[in-house]
Formats: sequence, structure tokens, C-alpha cells
Amino acid sequence: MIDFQPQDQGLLCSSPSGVDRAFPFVFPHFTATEAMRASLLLLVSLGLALAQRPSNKPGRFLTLPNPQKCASRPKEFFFQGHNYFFSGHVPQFRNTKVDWLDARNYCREYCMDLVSLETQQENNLIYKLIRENDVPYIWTSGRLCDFKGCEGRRDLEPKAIFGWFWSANRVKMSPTNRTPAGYSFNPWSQTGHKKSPQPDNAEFEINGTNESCLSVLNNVYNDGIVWHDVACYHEKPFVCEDSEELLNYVASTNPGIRL
Ligand SMILES: [Ca+2]
Repeated sequence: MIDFQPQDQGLLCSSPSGVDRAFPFVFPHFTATEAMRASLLLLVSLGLALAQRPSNKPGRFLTLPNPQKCASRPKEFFFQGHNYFFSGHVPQFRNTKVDWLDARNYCREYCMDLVSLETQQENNLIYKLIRENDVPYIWTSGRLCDFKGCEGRRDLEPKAIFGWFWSANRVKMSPTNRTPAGYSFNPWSQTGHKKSPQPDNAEFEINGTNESCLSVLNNVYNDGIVWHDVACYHEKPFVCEDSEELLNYVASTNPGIRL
């Protein structure tokens, strides 16, 4: 078991509930009892969950869900049991662009999290949203496991290929240099700032900032709608997706609530 320290930037990025804080890549399957246990762990872990620290911001925390906001969360579209919304399509976020962690936290207030693109069908849905609305880019929950707690994990090396996961549910991604399981193509762009395939961590060579967050960019490098690793401090609109973990937590702590 890997023991995260309170100041770890990784905990903030990888563990929304602390249910499996030491091992970020699991599917959370909840029974009622587990949901109750998760509720307790959530409170404990949130006390520890410090945010990543871009140079211009102090430590920040993951946000607790707000039951009222969860009950009235925007439901722009529905796919395989989850509701979604694009920030540009809801009045409260119409002109909002935020860094990756703030985007996660806005979603989390509504019992959602940034979108995770585990399947090509879901990816197509988001591509369609971007294409039809001419959205320049969005944040997803994709994150590089490059924080404390990820070190010493030989299964994550080299990080650029094996180190990516969906932070909303801590599911590990397929290797970045291959067509992901269930996809018929590789959604990572084959070009970018350095004219080399993504992820390329290009900004590190410019100003020493790692590109640790996954954004879907709309033809920024003449490459269509594709995945790029991007430094997490950049401000972008975002897509939120229902978080079963947070919905279960709010349901278990607010009897009778309709979500
Ligand atoms: Ca990049």
C-alpha cells in the first residue's frame, strides 16, 4: 500500500473519495454498506486532499458535493446511465474558463466530475458536441500519474505511455501509443507543438511545467478533434459527467433526496 502524504499533489488529483486512495486505478462498485463506508472515508480523505499547485496558486482542496446542486444539476444529455453538460451551455458557466482542478471542482459540486472517455461511443458523443458547437477545447478528467504515490510503480513506466488514468473514477487508460481497448483509432493526436505524437509534454521544455492533464482540442494543430496532454493551469471550458461515487455519497447521507 502506498501511503500518501497530506501535501501530496497526487491525492488531490487522483482520489475524489479516498475509497481507494492508495491505488488510483479501480472501478468503484458500491453496495449500500460500501456507500456508507465511502461516505466516512470521503470526509476523512477530503481533509487530506490538497490540490495540485500551479506556481500562482496555493494548495487547494477537492470540493464536497452540494446536495441541492446535485438534485438540480444540469442534464444536457444522457448516455449509458450518466448525465452530462457542457459548461458553455449552462447559464452559470457560459463564459467560464478555468484550470483543470477548478473545472473538476465545479463539476463535483453537482455530484459530477470531469468527463472520462473510456469508450469510443462516449468519445464520439463529446467529439460531436465539440464539432457542432465549434468548441475550441475542453477539459476531461484525464490525468498523468506523476505525483507522489505514483513513484516506484514500474507498471506506470514510461509515464508518457503507461502513466495516464481517468481521475473521475481512477480507471487506467490504455497505453498512449496504441489504439485503446474498444476504440478503432488512437484518439491521441499524432502531432502538436513539437510535431510529434501526443502526449509530448511540450510545455516542459518551454517553461518547466509538465503537461499532466488531458484536453480535447479542436483542430488547434490542424489535427482535427483529438486528445492532447496540456499543462493543468490553462483555463478552458469543461464537460461534466455524473459521478456515481458522489451521487451514492449524497444519496446515502440525504435520505429521500431525488437525484
Ligand atoms: Ca502536448
